[in-house]
Amino acid sequence: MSAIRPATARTSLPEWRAVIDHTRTLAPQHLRDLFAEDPSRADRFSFEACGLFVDHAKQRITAETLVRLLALAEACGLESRIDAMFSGARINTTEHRAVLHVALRAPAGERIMLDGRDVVPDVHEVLGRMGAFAERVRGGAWTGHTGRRIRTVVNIGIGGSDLGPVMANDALKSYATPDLAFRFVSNVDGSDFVEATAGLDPAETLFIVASKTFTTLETLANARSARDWLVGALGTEAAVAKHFVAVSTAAAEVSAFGIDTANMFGFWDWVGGRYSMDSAIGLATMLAVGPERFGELLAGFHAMDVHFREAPLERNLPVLQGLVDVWNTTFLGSGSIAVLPYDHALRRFAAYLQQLAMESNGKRVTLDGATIDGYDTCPVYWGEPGTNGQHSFYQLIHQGTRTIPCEFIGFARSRRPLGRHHDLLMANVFAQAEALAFGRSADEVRAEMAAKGGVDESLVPHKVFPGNRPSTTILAEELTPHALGALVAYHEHAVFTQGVIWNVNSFDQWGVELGKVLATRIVPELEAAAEPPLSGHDPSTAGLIRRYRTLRGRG
Ligand code: G6Q
Repeated sequence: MSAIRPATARTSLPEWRAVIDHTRTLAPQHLRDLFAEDPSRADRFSFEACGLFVDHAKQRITAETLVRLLALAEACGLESRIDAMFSGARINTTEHRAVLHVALRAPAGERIMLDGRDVVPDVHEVLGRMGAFAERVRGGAWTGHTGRRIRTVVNIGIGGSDLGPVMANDALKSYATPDLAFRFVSNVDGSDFVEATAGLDPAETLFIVASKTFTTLETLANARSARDWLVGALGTEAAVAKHFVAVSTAAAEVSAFGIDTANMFGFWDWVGGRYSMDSAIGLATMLAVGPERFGELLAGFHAMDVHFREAPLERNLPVLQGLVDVWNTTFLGSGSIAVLPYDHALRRFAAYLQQLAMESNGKRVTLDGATIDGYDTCPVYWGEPGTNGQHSFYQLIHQGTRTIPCEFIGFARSRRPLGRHHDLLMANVFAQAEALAFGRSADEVRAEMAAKGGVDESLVPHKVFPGNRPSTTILAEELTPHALGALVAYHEHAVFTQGVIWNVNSFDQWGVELGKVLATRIVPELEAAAEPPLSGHDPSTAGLIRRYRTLRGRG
C-alpha cells in the first residue's frame, strides 16, 4: 500500500465543515463591530486559572465561534486524547512511547502508571538527588578538583536540552544565587564554546552535559572540547569527576564519555526533549534558584496540568488557546503567531515556544500516516520582548498586508521595580493590543490632522490603521517560579490541543533526526586528505563541498 494517502478524516467531519461555514458569516465583521454588538464581550472571552488571566476578547471570535470549535474538539476526541496522555498510553505512536511529562511535576504520592510501574517515585528519586547535589554546589561543599568552590556552571546541550534551561534561567534570574554564574553552550560553532568559557577559571567551573541520547553531534563535540579545556588546564583526567556531571537517559554513553554515572541525573524516554525543562534537564535552573524554588516551578506546572485534565473544555485555558490558534491558522489563514512578552526576563520565551510549537506540530502527515491536504497545521512562531519589538517589526503587524495574531504576556508587578518603568511598560502592552484591534480610521486621522493645523489628504492613507488584527493578552501577577511553570504548561497543553485537532503526532521529530544523520555523512568528505568521491551528492552540494575544501587548502 502506498504511504501517501490523502487525509480526509478531519475535513470530512461535519463539525469541521461547520467551522468553515462559520468563517463566512464572521469574515465581514470588524472587531469594532463585535465589541459594539456585545458589551459583555470582554468578560465573555476572559478566562482565569492557576494565576493566569487570559483575555481572548480581541480575537476575531464570537460565542458561536467557540461553540463550533468546541464541538470540533469533541468530534476529534480531545477529551479522550487528554486522558490517554495522562494515563500513560503510547500516544507517540511513531516512536512507540508514552508521553508523560506531566509525571515530572506530579507531587510525591500521586500514582502514574506505565507498564504496571508507578513512575512518580522514580521522578522524586532523581529530584532528591538533584536537590542534594544543588545544595552542595550552592553551599560550596562540592568543590572542584583543586578544592576550590564552583563559581560558574556551563550547561552544554542543544534544542530541548538547551532552550528550556536558557529560558528558565533568564526568567528566574531575580531568584538566582549571586554565588554562581551560568553560561550555556549549544552551537557546534566553536565560537559559542570559546566565548562561553572566556575568562573562566577551570578550577571553579562545573560542566553539565545535558543530552537525552548522549549521541548528539553538537553536544558531544562541545563536551569533548570542554574536557580538553579542563584537563589541559588542571593537568589530569582525574579532574573530570569533579567538574562534569551528565543529564541523560543513556547511562552507557555517559560512561563511555568518561563521566561517572554516580554523577549522572537521569530521565526517561517518555520525556520529549522540548518537554524536558522540568526534568533533570532543568539542573542548571535548580542550581540557580535552589531546590525549593524549583519545587514551586513544578507546582505551577502541576496546577496547570490538573486544570487541563479536569476543567470542562469551555473553561479550559490551554484548550481555548489551542482552539484559538487553530482558528486563526487553519480557518482564517494566518501563517504565523507573534509571541510578545512584556517582561525582559522572558526574552528567550519566543525561542522556547518556537521549538515547543513548531517541532511538535510542524507536521504534514496525520497520526495514521496520511498526507494532510486541505488545511494548514502549525504556523510560524516568532517574537521578541516588548517594547523593543515595537520599534522594529510591529510596523508590519499594524499596517502590513498580512494578519498576524499576537500573544501578549505581561505581569502586574515587576521583579525589578524601578521608578515608573513598569507602568510605562504595561501601558504599551495595553495600547498595542487596543490599536491592533480597533485601528485608526481615515476620519480619525483627518480629525487629528485638523487639530494640528491642517489636513494633508496625501498622507491620510499612510496614517490609517485598518485594525481588526487579533490578539490574546495573558496577564499574571508576577513572574514567580509558580507563574512560569503555569505559563509553560499552559503552552505545552495548548500545543497538544492543536495537535489533536490537526491530527498529527506532536511528540516525534523526524525532521530533526534527518539533520543529525545528514551532517555526519558530510564531515569525512570535508576532512579527507584526498579528494573524496562526491558522486552521492547533487551537483550543487558537491560544488559547495569542493569549494569549501579549496578555500581550506584541501583541494
Ligand atoms: C526536542 C528534540 C531536540 C533535542 C535535541 C537534543 O524535542 O528532540 O531538540 O532535544 O536534538 O537532543 P539530545 O538531548 O538527545 O542531545
